Amino acid sequence: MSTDRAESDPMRILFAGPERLWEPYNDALPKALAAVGISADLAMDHPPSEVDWIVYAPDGPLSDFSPFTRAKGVLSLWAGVERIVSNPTLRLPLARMVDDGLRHGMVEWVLGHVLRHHLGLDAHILHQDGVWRHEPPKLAQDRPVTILGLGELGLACAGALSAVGFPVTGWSRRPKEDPRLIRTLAGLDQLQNSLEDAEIVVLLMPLTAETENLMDRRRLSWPAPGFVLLNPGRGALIDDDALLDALGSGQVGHATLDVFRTEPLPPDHPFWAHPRVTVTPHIAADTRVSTAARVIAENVRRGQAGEPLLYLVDRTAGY
Ligand code: NDP
Ligand code: OXD
Repeated sequence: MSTDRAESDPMRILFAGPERLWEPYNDALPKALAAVGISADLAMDHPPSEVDWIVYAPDGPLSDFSPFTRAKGVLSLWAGVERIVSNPTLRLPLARMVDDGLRHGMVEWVLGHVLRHHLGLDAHILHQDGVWRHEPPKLAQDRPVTILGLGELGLACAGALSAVGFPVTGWSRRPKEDPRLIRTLAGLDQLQNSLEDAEIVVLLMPLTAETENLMDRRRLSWPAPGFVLLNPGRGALIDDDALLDALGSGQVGHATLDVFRTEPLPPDHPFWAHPRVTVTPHIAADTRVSTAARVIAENVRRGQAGEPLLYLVDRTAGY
């Protein structure tokens, strides 16, 4: 049962993120809310029936949304919502995180790992063996890159890569045009076309029923032989056994993986020891408190003012 509260009472906002993030958000979020004219009482343990808004993270404590009878919405600190989107107890609007911190983080990670392989940095940094091999790398303009997923992060990465000179092809669910890409294709029947000739492939799709195992044995055979696969999207976009086989045959020259079916990646997983797999521990783009707090505050302001929320998740599409 919800309690009656005066208009002037502070908003009750539940912080349902991990304990380690409580202090930074307890510092930043009330300030960001005050900056948009909202006085808030932020806590990790409000009585559910008194909560106005829920700030959520999948590594936090909350999985049953049914007692939150008064809440107006769930505001995710994560961009990917696969762990909440099908929760049957969730009947509230769900907004995901889109912000500059995530965008800049992802652009830097993708650009760094693309350039590592493009320039062949490992050969110089890891194998300094006294042999003078004069093998200059190609120019970026001669190295086709394909990005699967042209959303907030995929498009930002496409912009950065094309600014360096890479010819970038992009693929998405629905058709779109963007001057930063040399071509954009859409839908499953265009996937082969998107991947053919790619020397570097970047996965920036959400995990949904349609994208799970998208990169299976057959599709891993479509890019150029020896291609580099970067996955900062979600682990289950790739069939792991097919990837290990494709690494074995040389079809995949290197895989740099930030996300995995099981996280943390178990110590005995073959990816750790594979000489042509680089594991990064889900750090491609971390949600930064300062930028994320502003997005959360703006969405609370909008909700309270009866304006549409930003970055609403389409529960049917799953992202
Ligand atoms: P968006 O929702 O903005 O973009 C998703 C893109 O994927 C869209 O272009 C969408 O197509 C496309 N897509 C979705 N389903 C399909 C499909 N079935 N076939 C083809 N294309 C599809 O997400 P973001 O760019 O913000 O984030 C992408 C993902 O990155 C997140 O879902 C998350 O999993 C991951 N991520 C990883 C982080 C990390 O640290 N490793 C940090 C943050 C996010 P359309 O444009 O037509 O809708
Ligand atoms: C996210 C992530 O989805 O960190 O925000 O992966």
